[in-house]
Amino acid sequence: MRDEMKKITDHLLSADSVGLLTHINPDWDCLGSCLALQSVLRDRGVKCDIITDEPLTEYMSCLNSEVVVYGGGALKYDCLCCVDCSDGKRIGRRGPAFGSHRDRVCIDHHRGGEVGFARLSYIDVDSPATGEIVYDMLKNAEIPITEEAATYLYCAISTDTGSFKYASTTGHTLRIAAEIMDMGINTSHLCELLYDRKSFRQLRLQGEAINTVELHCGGKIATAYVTAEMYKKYSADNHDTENFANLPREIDGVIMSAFLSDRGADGVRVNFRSKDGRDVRQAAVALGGGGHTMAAGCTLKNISMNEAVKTVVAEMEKALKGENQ
Ligand SMILES: [Mn+2]
Repeated sequence: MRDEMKKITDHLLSADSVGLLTHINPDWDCLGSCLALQSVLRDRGVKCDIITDEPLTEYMSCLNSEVVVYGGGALKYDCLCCVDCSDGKRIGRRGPAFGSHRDRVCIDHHRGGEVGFARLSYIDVDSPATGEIVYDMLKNAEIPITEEAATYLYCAISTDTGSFKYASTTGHTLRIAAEIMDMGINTSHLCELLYDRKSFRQLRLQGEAINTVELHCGGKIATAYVTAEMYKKYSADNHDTENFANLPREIDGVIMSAFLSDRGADGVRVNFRSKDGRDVRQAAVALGGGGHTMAAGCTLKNISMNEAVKTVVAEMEKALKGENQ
C-alpha cells in the first residue's frame, strides 16, 4: 500500500508538467484533492493545471479555485492524472484526450472503475474520500502538507464524509481532520462556506422538491424530484439542487431513496442513497451508472419524470429484495 502510494507521488513529482482531471460536475472531494495536489506540485516546480469540462460553479469557486476549461484536442502535459474518478464516462469531453495519452495516472475511491483506465492507479474503495487518500499519499512521501493544501483537503474530506457523519468515516479520518485543525486552519469558516449558504431560490426549490416526496414499498423507499418546469420557475439549474440528494433518505423508516432531477437534453439524473450499509449501488449499476454502496447515481435518457420514478423504484425494490435473501 505504502509502496503503491509512493509510486504515484514519485511519478507525479518526476514529471515536468501534470494535468489533473476532475470528473464532470466536480464536487469538493474531487476539486479539493486536485487543488491540494496542484499546490504541492507547483511548490516543487512541476507545471500543473486542473482541467475541467465546464467552468466552475459559484459554489465551487469560493476558495478562489482556478481551473482550465477543456477547449478540445490533445492535452499537452507529460502526465495526466484523473482524480476522484476511474471511469471514462465520468470525464465527459476530455475522455478521448485522456484515453489516448500514454502517461495516465488515476487516484480514486469509487467502486467499479474501468479496467485499463490508467497505467498507474491508486484506488482504495474503502477510503471515505479521495482527499483522505491524497493526505495519506503526501504524508507517506514525507511531503510537508502546507496550510493551503490542508485547507483544500479538509474541504474534500469533510464534504465526502457528510461532515464526518457517514459510515465510511473512521478514526483515521478524524485524526486527519484533527491534524488539519491543529495547523490552525479555520475549519468553522470553511464549514460556513461549504454548508451554511443557500440562495432564496434554492430554498424555495427545496420546498417544491419536498412536495414531490413519495413513499414506496411500504415506506422503505422514498423518491423526490425536480422537473424542468420547477427549475425554470426559479431560474435555477442543477447546481442549485446538488444538496437535495439526501432529503428523501432522511425520512424515518426509509432504507433507500432516489432524488431525480430533469437536466433537459442531458436526461434525468438520479442520485441514490441508502442507510445502514444497504447496497443501493446495484440499482445505479443496473441503470448504467455507478458509485458507492450507499451513494450512487445514474442518468436516464429520453424518459418522462413519471417513467423515471417508476424505473428507479423498481430497481431499488430489486436491490432491497436481493439484500433480504
Ligand atoms: Mn469522492
